[in-house]
Amino acid sequence: MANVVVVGAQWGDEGKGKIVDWLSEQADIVVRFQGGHNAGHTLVIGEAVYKLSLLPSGVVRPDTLGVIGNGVVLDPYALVSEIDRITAQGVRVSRENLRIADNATLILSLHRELDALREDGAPGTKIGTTKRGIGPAYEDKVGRRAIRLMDLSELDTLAPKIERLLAHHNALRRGFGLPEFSPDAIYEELAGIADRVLPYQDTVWHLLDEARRAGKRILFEGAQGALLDVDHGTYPFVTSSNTVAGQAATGSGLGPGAIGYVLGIAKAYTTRVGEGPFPTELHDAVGERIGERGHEFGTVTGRKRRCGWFDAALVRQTVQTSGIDGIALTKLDVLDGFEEIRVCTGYEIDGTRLDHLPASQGAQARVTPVYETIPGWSGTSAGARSWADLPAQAIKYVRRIEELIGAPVALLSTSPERDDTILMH
Ligand code: 2SA
Ligand code: MG
Repeated sequence: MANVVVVGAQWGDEGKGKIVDWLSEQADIVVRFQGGHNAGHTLVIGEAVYKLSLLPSGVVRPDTLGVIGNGVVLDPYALVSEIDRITAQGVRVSRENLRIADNATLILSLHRELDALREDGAPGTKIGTTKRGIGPAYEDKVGRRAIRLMDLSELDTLAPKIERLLAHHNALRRGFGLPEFSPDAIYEELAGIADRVLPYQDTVWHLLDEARRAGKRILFEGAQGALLDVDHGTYPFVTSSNTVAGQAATGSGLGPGAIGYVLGIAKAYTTRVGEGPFPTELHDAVGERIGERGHEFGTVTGRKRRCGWFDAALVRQTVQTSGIDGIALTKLDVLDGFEEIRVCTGYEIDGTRLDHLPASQGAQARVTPVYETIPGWSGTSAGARSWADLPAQAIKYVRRIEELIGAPVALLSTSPERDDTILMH
């Protein structure tokens, strides 16, 4: 197995969890390289069900190392409570199975508060975030005032770092008319958790380089989706990290040559949570039906997801921006029984045809999708485990998607069950 990067090819929630779980069985190391505890997925191993949001899925597998790379923003309190939760389920978490990059940025309570303040009140700033403090923490990283994991091992040098951080945050607090943060409270917050997270810190880039040279198999576990990428997504309605496959290198400290295969995960239709453009969104009974059949509620915040037809133009775009070698297509069974299915092949704006979504916010809001209509199928694809089990028309739908996005469907997932997965090529 080559080193594989798994990325979402839409707006997140494509069903990466099941596929990562499936692939992690064959991996020696599973690496998270961006995002934070705004991700969420469920792992089913034997009888046990684990809900993870920050920990790489490797942690719960015997003989697999989970690594949190430098590209992740780490809420140390969220990490510890997740560790406590899976410890209670009988998984031992130690340096044996978890390492965290010493240069990873920390999310503090002030980031969470700021995220919520902007979402809940400040006019013109609502993005529909998960309110986990992700964006504000990345802002501080890029603004060169973040506290990083390694800083917890030098508590006596924290004071000037906290001062620099608060020079920025207390100015914002005054702007909101709120009391300033005290440096002592921030110090206590950090000192109070240091002992629980420091045991995992490591020079991750070095560890991964050695592992790679030793021929270990590395799986990079992306979170969110390529359309939420801060550069290539539907800006400003994006998350604050790069979610495209190239980030696997930057966010872990390995060179791009370490990546052997990029697997994009796409749902057979489209969903999105939070605000922002969504050209193929359905505001009718069809959209409701997709949402009900697909159980489209967010795993992190429980929000109802917006639903629409498969947007081949957008997935073609993410195939290109992430260099996707193959797609895992999920939830095809949700479309079982539809008389007709529509697929977006491009857009129209002011009478002009476009084969991609333009970068401008105004244009993104104004494009209208150009659809191709494909007959549906009456049989069921749910639980199919081979090509032969699929309705002929469902195969045609998959083949048409491949043509339109310019990438093969390498895996087809036909239910949440691990074995209901068809290897296509
Ligand atoms: P934030 O909190 O700053 O990252 O929010 C910014 C936007 O990004 C969206 N967002 C997400 N959308 C879908 N799924 C997300 N997480 C998945 C999950 C995990 C996954 O909940 O299952 O698929 O990897 C996720 N995280 C952030 C958010 O709605 C805002 O639009
Ligand atoms: Mg999800």
